[in-house]
Amino acid sequence: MSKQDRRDVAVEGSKAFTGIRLAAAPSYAAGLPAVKVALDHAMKEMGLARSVATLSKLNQVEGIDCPGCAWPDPKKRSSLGEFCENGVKAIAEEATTQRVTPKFFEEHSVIEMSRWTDYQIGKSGRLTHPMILRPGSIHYEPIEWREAFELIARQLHDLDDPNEAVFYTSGRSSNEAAFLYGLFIRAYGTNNMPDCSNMCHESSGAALGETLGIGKGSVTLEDFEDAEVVMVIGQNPGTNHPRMLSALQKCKERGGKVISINPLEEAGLVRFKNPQELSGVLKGTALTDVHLQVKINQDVALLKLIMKGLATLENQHGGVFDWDFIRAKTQGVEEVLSDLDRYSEEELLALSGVSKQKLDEVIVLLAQKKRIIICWAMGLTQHKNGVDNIKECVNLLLLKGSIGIIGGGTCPVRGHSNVQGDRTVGIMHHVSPKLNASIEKAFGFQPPNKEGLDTVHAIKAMHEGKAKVFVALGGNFLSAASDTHYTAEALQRCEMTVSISTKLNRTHLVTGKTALILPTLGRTEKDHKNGENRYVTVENSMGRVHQSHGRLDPASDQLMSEPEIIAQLASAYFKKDSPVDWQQFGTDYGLIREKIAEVFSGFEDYSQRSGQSGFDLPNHARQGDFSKMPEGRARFSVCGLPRHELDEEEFLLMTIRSHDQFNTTIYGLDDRYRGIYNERRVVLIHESDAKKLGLQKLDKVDLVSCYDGVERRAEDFLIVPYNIPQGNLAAYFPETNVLIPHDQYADKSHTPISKSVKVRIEKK
Ligand SMILES: Nc1nc2c(c(=O)[nH]1)N[C@H]1C(S)=C(S)[C@@H](COP(=O)(O)OP(=O)(O)OC[C@H]3O[C@@H](n4cnc5c(=O)[nH]c(N)nc54)[C@H](O)[C@@H]3O)O[C@H]1N2
Ligand SMILES: Nc1nc2c(c(=O)[nH]1)N[C@H]1C(S)=C(S)[C@@H](COP(=O)(O)OP(=O)(O)OC[C@H]3O[C@@H](n4cnc5c(=O)[nH]c(N)nc54)[C@H](O)[C@@H]3O)O[C@H]1N2
Ligand code: SF4
Ligand SMILES: [Mo]
Repeated sequence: MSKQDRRDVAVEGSKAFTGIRLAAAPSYAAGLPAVKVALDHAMKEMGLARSVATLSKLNQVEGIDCPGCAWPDPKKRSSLGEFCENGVKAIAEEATTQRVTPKFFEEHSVIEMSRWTDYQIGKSGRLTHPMILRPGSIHYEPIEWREAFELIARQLHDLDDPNEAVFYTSGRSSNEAAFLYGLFIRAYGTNNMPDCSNMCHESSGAALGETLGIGKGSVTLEDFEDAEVVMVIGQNPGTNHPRMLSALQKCKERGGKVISINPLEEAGLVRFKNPQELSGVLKGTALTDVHLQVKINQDVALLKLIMKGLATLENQHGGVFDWDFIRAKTQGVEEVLSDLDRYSEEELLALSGVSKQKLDEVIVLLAQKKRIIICWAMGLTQHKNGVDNIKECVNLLLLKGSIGIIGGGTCPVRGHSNVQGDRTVGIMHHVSPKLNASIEKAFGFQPPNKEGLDTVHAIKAMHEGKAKVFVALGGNFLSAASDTHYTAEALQRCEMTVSISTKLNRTHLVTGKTALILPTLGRTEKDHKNGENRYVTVENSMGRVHQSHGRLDPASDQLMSEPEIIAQLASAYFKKDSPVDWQQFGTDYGLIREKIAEVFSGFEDYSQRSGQSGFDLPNHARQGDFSKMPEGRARFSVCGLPRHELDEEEFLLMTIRSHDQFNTTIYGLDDRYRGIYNERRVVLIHESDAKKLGLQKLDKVDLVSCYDGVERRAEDFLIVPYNIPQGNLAAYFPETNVLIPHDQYADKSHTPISKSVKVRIEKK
C-alpha cells in the first residue's frame, strides 16, 4: 500500500451513483406507509426492546423530547404515540446498536473514511471513547478524558488572544449545556459563538427583532385551531415538521383554510392521512386550499401582489385592513402602501410566476379574514434578501391586524429541537450589554465586549489564520457550511479542532493539526450521577420550556454528558483561578437552572415549572404589546425586490432536504414524497428547460456556479424532470454545498444563500 498522509483526505465523499428508481409521488403524506417505514428503521437500528423503551416515552410528559425538529407537543398527548416517522428515524439514528470503537478507528484511517458517503459515515454508529488524531497521524487513537481536557486547555492558553478560538453550537444541545458553554466561552474571553442558527433562522430573528421587538414567533400550537387561514411559505412540513400536519388538519376541521407558497407542490401539503387516528388512516384530509407555485426567491413580489390586491379591495369597500390596530400599534404604513404603487401588477405577476386566477383566490380568501398565521422556514430565510422576505410577511400581518390575537401571528418553524433554547440562554455572537451586566452580577466576572464571529466570518477567520482553535458542541460544521472546499481548508489550517459529538461525521475527518472527538450522551440515554437520573430542559419552536428524561443505557460507559464535558474543560482551563465553581455545575444541573433564572427573565422556579408540560417564556408580541419597541410601536418595512442577474444559461438552484435525512445525517437514500428512490445525486428541473438543453431523464451532468470569476463544481448529478417553475432547479444539500461561495450570504443576518444559488448545467 502506498504511504498516505493527511493531504490525501477527501473533502467530498464518494460520488458513485446508487441505483436510482423514479415513481409517481404519493397522493398523500403519512398514513400507513409512514408507520411502516418508521418501524422498519426502528427495528433495524435499535431492535425491539430499545424501540419500545424509547418510542413509548417519546414526547410524553417527562419522557424523551424528540431530538428531531422543534415542533411543539400538544397539551393532550395521543395514546397512539405522539411522534412522526422522522421522529422515529431521529431516535433510531441515535439509539442505534452500532458502535464506533477504538478498534474501528484502528481499522479505518481518516483517509479511508473520508471517501465514504455521509450516509456510510453516519451508519457506522455511536462514538464510544474519547479519541485523538495527533499531528501527522491518519488514525485516531484513544485518549483519557483528563488528558484530553488538559490538552485543549493548554492549547487555549497558548493562543495570543481568546478571539483566536471559535466555539460552534448546533441546536440539539440542552439549555443547561448551552448556558454553561456560553458562560465558559465568555469567561475565557471571546464572543466567537457561531451557531447553526446563523445558517438557519437568523434572518427570522433579525426581521422579527426589528419589526416586532422579539426574535421569536408569536403563535402557540393552540392558535392553529382558531386560525381562519394558515399560510405556509417556503417550508416543507410533511418532511421536516411532520406533526405540523396534525395542526393544519385541526385548523381545516374547524373551517380554516391553508395556502401554500412554494416552487414545489410538496406532497405533505396536499393530503394528509393522520396515523394517530383510524379515520385519518382510511380517509385522510386534503390540506392545501390554494397552492401558489412561486418562482424561487420571488416571495416579496408575490406578497406585494397580495397586498396590492387587498389595498384595492380596501379602497373599494373598506373593512380589509385593520385601521384601529394599525393606528394604535404600528408605524410606517403610509410608506409601505405608497411603495406598493411603484410596482405594476403585470411586472409582479411575471416575476412571481403565479397565475392571476390563483392569486385572486388568495386575495379574496384573505380579504375578510383576520385570524391569519404565517408559517415559514428555509425557503424564506436562506436568500440574500432573507430578512426582507420575512419583513414582507410581517407587513401583511400588520395590515390585517393579525399579530397579538388568538388564531393569528408569526410562526417561524424552527429546525433543531433546541435551537431556539440555545439562543435564549446565551449562545450569541452579538454583544448584549444587558446580558453582560446580568452575567457579571451573577458570576462576578466581566464578559467580553467585542462582537464575536458568526458562522461565515468564523470560517473566513480560520481560513486567514486569524482563528486557530475550533470547538464544536454538536453539529457537523464542514458538511453544513457553504463552500465545502474553502471550509475544509479553514478547518485544516487550525491548530486544533474539537468535536463534542454523538456520532461520527465528516467534520471528524477533515480536521486541524490535532483533532479530538469527545463522545457524549444523547437525549435518549440515562444521565446517571450520584444515584440520581438527571434530566435536561429544552425550548420548542413556540417558546415552551420543558424537561427531557433519557431512558436507555448509554452507548458506552465512557460517555460524558454535555454539561459535564463543558464543566471539566472549564475546570482544566481555569484550575482554581475562576469565580465560577465549574465542577458543581457539571454535577448538579439544578444549580445551572438556578443561574439561568438569575440571568434571564421568565425562568422563575425553573426546575419545578419545567415539569409536566412545562412553561411558556414571556412573549410581548403574543400579547400585542409593542411598548418596548423604540417608538412603542410595531414597524412596517419597505422592502425592495431581489435582483438576480442571471446569464442566459444560468438557473436559480435551491438546496433542500430529502425525506430521508436530518441535515447532514443521511437516514436513507429515498425521497418518498417526491417519488425519488435510492439516489441523492439528482437535480430537479422543468421538462421544457431540460429539453432546451437537450437533456433527457437521468442524463449525467455537473452543476457549476460562477461567482466573481471563480468556478465551483458539483460533479455527477442525474437529471430528473419535475414539476418546478422554469428557470429553477432543486437538489439536495449537503452534496451541493460545494457550489455556494463562502462570501454569498443574506444582508444583516449573514445566512448563506442556500436557496438561490446561480448555476449552469454541463452535460457529461
Ligand atoms: N426530517 C427532517 N426534519 C428536519 C430537518 C431535516 O433535515 N430532516 N432539518 C431541521 C432543520 S435544522 C430545519 S432548519 C428545518 C428545515 O425545514 P424546511 O425549511 O422545510 O426545509 P428545506 O428542505 O430546506 O425546505 C425548504 C422548502 O422551501 C421551499 N423553497 C425553497 N426556496 C423557496 C423560495 O424561494 N420561496 C418559497 N416560497 N419556497 C422556497 C422548498 O421547495 C422546500 O419546500 O427542518 C428541521 N426538521
Ligand atoms: N446548502 C444548504 N446548507 C445548509 C442548509 C440548507 O438548507 N442548504 N441548512 C442549514 C441549516 S438550516 C442548519 S440548522 C445547518 C445544520 O448544521 P449542523 O447543526 O452543524 O448539522 P447537523 O447535521 O444537524 O449535525 C449532525 C451532527 O450532530 C451531532 N449530534 C447529534 N445529536 C447530538 C447531541 O445530542 N449532542 C451532540 N453534542 N452532538 C450531537 C452528530 O455527531 C451529528 O453527526 O445546516 C445548514 N446548511
Ligand atoms: S414533528 Fe418533529 S419533534 Fe415531532 S415527532 Fe416529528 S420530528 Fe419529532
Ligand atoms: Mo436549521
